[in-house]
Amino acid sequence: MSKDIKSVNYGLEKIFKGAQDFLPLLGTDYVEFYVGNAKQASHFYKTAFGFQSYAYKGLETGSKDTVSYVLKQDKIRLVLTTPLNSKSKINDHIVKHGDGVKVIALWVDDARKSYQETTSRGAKSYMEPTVEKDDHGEVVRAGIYTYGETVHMFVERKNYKGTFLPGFREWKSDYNPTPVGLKYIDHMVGNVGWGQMNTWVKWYEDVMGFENFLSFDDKQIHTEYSALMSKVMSNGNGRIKFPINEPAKGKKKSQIEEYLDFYEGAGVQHIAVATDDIISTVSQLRARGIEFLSTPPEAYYKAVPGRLEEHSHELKENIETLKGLGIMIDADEEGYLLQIFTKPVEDRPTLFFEIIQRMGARGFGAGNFKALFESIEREQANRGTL
Ligand code: TYF
Ligand code: FE
Repeated sequence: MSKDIKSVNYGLEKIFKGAQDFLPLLGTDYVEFYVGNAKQASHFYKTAFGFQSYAYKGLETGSKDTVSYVLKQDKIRLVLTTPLNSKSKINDHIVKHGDGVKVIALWVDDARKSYQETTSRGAKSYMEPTVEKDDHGEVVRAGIYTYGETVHMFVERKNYKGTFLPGFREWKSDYNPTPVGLKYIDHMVGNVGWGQMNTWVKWYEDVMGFENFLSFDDKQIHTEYSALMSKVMSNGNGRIKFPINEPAKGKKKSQIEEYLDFYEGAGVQHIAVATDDIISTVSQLRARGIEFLSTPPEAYYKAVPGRLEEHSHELKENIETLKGLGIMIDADEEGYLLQIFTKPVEDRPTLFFEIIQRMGARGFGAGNFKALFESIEREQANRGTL
């Protein structure tokens, strides 16, 4: 596998050569989940993942139909939203998909222009540019649909000094479990239906001005039983990376197909969060009850030095420690990376998290795909959905 990766051309030099970036993105602004019980979900993300109380809106702040809790850890902001009555359309989203990601919000300098540039290139509108104000200034937001019922919001906050967004108040809590070292969102992956990957690759190219940064076909990504295809899309400055997966035919059911069945459509499959000390982060997450996919077999760790080749001597972490925590290791031309995947964080086998530490590598752990997918298949077999 690492051989395949060596031949990969990241294609970055190709990105925006000569062309103007019509959609400059400053970073991920927030990720909003629609959930059945935001109060309890926020407790989980605080207790288990070390997020901090940040902002709130609900009945007490005059929000009669929805309640939202905003959690923060370093640069990451999660919003958990629940409807307060049966009239809200959020209910339909939850009925169909279960708890899941509704909004991937992108931080921009000009939300009106972002909306104009993308809708004029074919994006379906979710929300026209809208100004929200309070004593601390104003925020402009606009939204477009991406795959499934998922949405990209453009958030312009250069004229805002308040906590999160107008309508929210600061959320101070007496319960503040310590952070676990999560720093920023490295990438967010979408699962789309059979034959839809290239449609969405083209959509990100045409509508958002992204480039295809890396590709994995079903010959690279398969196990004895199942397969998938994946293309990583990146924006011009590389801050935003969205891999898109589609199922491929195998002897048994692809994990992507299982997701699509349970989510009842396309949606966000995993959120990869970066840490600069994965051993500490994963030790704390395990101690707080986060469940990870089963650890790769002994043979996987035996093969690591050979697989890393010239990066083997760069490895700062002890292989036995990594093995004890089930952390996987991969390398590409530029360095190595450490990664591990949680089990799904809902009862439906849909969304999960990845914890990643990049030590120079810009890849996605292709050398780990086989061990990872076999681990996912063990879970599928337990659920009777393989
Ligand atoms: O984001 C990625 O590409 C890696 C690997 O179903 C991956 O994290 C790819 C597909 C998948 C799970 C992980
Ligand atoms: Fe990933």
